[in-house]
Amino acid sequence: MVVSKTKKVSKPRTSAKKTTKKPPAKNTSKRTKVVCISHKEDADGISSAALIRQAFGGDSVLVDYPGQMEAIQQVASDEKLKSLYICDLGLSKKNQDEFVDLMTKLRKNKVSVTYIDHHDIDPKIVKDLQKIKVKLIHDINECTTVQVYDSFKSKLSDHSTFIAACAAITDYMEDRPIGSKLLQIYDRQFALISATVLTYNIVGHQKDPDYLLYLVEELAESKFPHEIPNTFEFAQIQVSKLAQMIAKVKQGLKTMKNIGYMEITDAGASGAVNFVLGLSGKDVGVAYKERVDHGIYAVSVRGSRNCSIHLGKIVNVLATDLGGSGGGHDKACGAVIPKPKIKKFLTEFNKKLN
Ligand SMILES: [Mn+2]
Repeated sequence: MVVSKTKKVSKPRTSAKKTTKKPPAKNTSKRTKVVCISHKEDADGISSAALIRQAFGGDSVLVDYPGQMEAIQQVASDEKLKSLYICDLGLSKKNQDEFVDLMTKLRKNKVSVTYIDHHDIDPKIVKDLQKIKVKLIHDINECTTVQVYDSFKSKLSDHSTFIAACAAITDYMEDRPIGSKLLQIYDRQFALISATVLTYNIVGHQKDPDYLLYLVEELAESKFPHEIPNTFEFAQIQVSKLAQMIAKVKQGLKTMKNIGYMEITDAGASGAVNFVLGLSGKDVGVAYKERVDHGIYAVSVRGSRNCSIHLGKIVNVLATDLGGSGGGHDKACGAVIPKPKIKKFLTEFNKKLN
């Protein structure tokens, strides 16, 4: 009984969940908040947040990789937090231990934590998270939204299949077992145009957090992208910007033996990187953009179909060695690199691809 008054007890957990005589619980009784932290940069992250919201209600917090840990820390420090969902946010060598520490604190406070993702993860971290009873839903073969759908479909509307199919398309995962079944429910072209318009609205509103939250709400209310005002018009503007990007990449593109690369100054790196890959003729493309306020470069990396190396794993290690962080999928990943190290990153990355 002395137990739960002291803060750091090594293992207060017993086989029974509740002890019969409960000391006056300081925090647990007041915990009511449900929060979902999800990735804000693509349709998979936004759609995951929407389906979690539809299934469980609560607040959505949308983050990018540079802001990921800060946001998790902030939400975790909320004494009202009862239940936390973390979606489509991969971990890296740089932050994975801190992530486990934060989750451990939350679990000690009886906060329920569900982590749903499909990025490469260190097996040791999987064990650590299972040990502290974080509900881990992790499959590198289906996008996050499809996994959210599949795990919680009893709490979701029929429309959630469409949201999940769109997310699968945007993450190049509509050919996977569950993703492909969901896409088959719908007309392929209808799903493609919806997913694409949704994506362009997300990419074009990265500096407008209120709009991104509005998108989450609308999708959670089972709206189609075309039912959200001005989405197609906005997508048209984005498309014309991308067409200009093709010309710029053709001019500014540089190559090393194994990579095409380019610094982007006036748009997002992730919007340019596919053109860098395609127009360079190399099997790996790198686009990077300075985050002036952070003194870092946000780096996007893509591999062609021929690329047989797991780029996310290489980038995870290399970025960490250079004092940054990174990781992701085999053919699509990203990194945060300290500004003075970007040249080194490119040359070392090029070497590692030999
Ligand atoms: Mn994803």
